[in-house]
Parts: sequence; structure tokens; C-alpha cells
Amino acid sequence: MSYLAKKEVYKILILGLQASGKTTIIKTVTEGHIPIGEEQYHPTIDYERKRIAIAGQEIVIFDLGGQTSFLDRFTDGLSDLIFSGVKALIFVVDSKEIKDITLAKYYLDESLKKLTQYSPTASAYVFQHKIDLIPGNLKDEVRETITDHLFVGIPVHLRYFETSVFTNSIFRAMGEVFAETAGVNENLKPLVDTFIQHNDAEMAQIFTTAGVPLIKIENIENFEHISLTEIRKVFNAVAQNLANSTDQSSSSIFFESNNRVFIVNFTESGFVLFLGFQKEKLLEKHELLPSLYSKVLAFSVQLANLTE
Ligand SMILES: Nc1nc2c(ncn2[C@@H]2O[C@H](COP(=O)(O)OP(=O)(O)OP(=O)(O)O)[C@@H](O)[C@H]2O)c(=O)[nH]1
Ligand SMILES: [Mg+2]
Repeated sequence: MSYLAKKEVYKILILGLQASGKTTIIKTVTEGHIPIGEEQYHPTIDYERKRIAIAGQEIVIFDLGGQTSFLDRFTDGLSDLIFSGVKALIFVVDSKEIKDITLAKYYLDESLKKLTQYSPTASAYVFQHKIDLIPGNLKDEVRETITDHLFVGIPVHLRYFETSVFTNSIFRAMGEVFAETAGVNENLKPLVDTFIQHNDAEMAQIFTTAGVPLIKIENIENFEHISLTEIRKVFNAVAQNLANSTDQSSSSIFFESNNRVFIVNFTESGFVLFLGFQKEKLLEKHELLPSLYSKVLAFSVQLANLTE
């Protein structure tokens, strides 16, 4: 067993009032496609569990139905079962439903009480969701109103994100939750950091196979890096390519822009390594693409072994 091995399954809770968007969020970030428009609402009955692996760490997400009859049971009769062994709690509020903010605050308080009781070391996040529905000039006002209500008398540190399933915001927010929960920053980041320093890479990113960004490291200052949206386009194309490919060993691909070479590698332990190199640097070092490519492959195997 490797030193990074963690066999315990980590638990993430996602809760909030009904129709705030929890099930849609989980579907988007675990299946990797951004929905085109609002979809028909199917309330979650009771709760649903979704098991995923992030960089070798098994995680179970509890998607808790948001109807008040369910929330009352989760925070009372079932609280021991629901709130024990939790690593992260995400509370989702609908940006558009300001009228329900007092009710949301009530359940946020109840949940945090139970979280402090059963999982005192867990991290807590608030997603102010469906931000796409708020016009730009009202965003500050809406955020202020929501935070003014939610944060009164909160005993724990809450991380706050504005999210929408129609933009990268949800991938960024969930990326932080996943990276922190799975310990990616302590485990993978130092190794990737060392690799890119040694090989003069400009940047490295690690994604889940669904395209959720877990970490990003830049090796140079003022790198006008390609945006997440651009990476996602390439990423989806690559993922599609690999899914269609009959040659399952072809888990890597490289492509180039005028000044850069990028290598994308789908590691065996369920994450994706994305590296960018400057062509000029490679030329200076007389580094040829095939040799760079095999170094990346070797590194990816090493990472996979460590996280198995
Ligand atoms: N505009 C917008 N709509 C969203 C977003 N996320 C989800 N929705 C819509 O919100 C509605 C409710 O979504 P669900 O994910 O089912 O809500 P839920 O929180 O799981 O609801 P319960 O299971 O009843 O607690 C659906 O019609 C979704 O399409 C978003 O970011 N923006
Ligand atoms: Mg639901």
C-alpha cells in the first residue's frame, strides 16, 4: 500500500431548500456537461447518494432532498446518520429566492449545529447559486442581502461562492471542495510542483475526469494562460476522442498553439493531468517532444501508483 493510500470513504453533504439546484450541481460536476438551459424540476425524495473517486480518494456525496419535511428529519431524527463522518458540507441558496432567506437561514443554522456536534472538523461552504438569474447591476445588492441574513451568529468559518451551472463558476467552486476533501493540495500538489520545476513547464492543472479543476500551478509570472473555458473545450474534445478510441492505451494526447505545447494525460487513477510548455524553452533545452512525452507518461504512472 502506498503512503497516500486512504481507504476510508469521505462524505460530502449538499443541502439547501427545495429547487435551489443541488441535484443539478452534482449531475453537472460529476458527469461533466454544462446544461444548456433550465431543466424540468424533479424533487429529490429523501436523499440520494453518489459515489465518486477524486485522485484515488473514494467520496460519497449525500444529496439531501430540500423539502422542509425532509430537512426537519435530517436535522432531527436522522441527524446522527446524516451528519456523522462528514468532511465537507455545502449549503446551497437560490439567488433569486430572497423571500425564502429566513427559512434558508433557519436550516443553515440547524445543519451547522449538527455538523459541529457530529463532525466538528468538517469544512462548510455556502453556494449562492443560480447567479446567472441576477442582472449584473444587482449582483452586489443581492449578495449583501443574502450574506447579511445568513452570516448572523454563525459559529464556524464558511467559504462563500457565487455559482451557476451554466458557467465555469460551479466547476471552480466544486473543484475547491473536492481538492480540499480529497487532500489533493497536500498530496498531489507538491509532486506536480516538483515535476514542473524540473521540466520547465509553464503550468500544470489537474482535473477530475469530468473536467472539474482540482489544482492549478503556474510556474512563471504573468502567464496569459488559456482560460478554463478554452481548456474545457479541448478537454471535452479529448475526452470524446478517448471514449471513441478502441485503443485504450492511448490515454494521452498533445496539441500545440503557436508558442506552446500542451499534453493532456488521463491517469489510471481517475484524474487528468494537463501540462503546458513553452516551445522556446523546449528548444533552448534541446528537449524533443517524444522525450518530453515519455517523461509526462512516466510521471503520470508514478502519480497513479501513489494514489491507488
Ligand atoms: N437558472 C438556473 N437554474 C438552475 C441552476 N441550477 C439548477 N437550476 C434549475 O433549478 C431547478 C431545480 O433544480 P434541482 O437541482 O432539481 O433542485 P434541488 O435543490 O435538487 O431540489 P430538491 O431535490 O427538491 O431539494 C431545475 O429546474 C434546474 O434546471 C442554475 O445555476 N441556474
Ligand atoms: Mg434534488
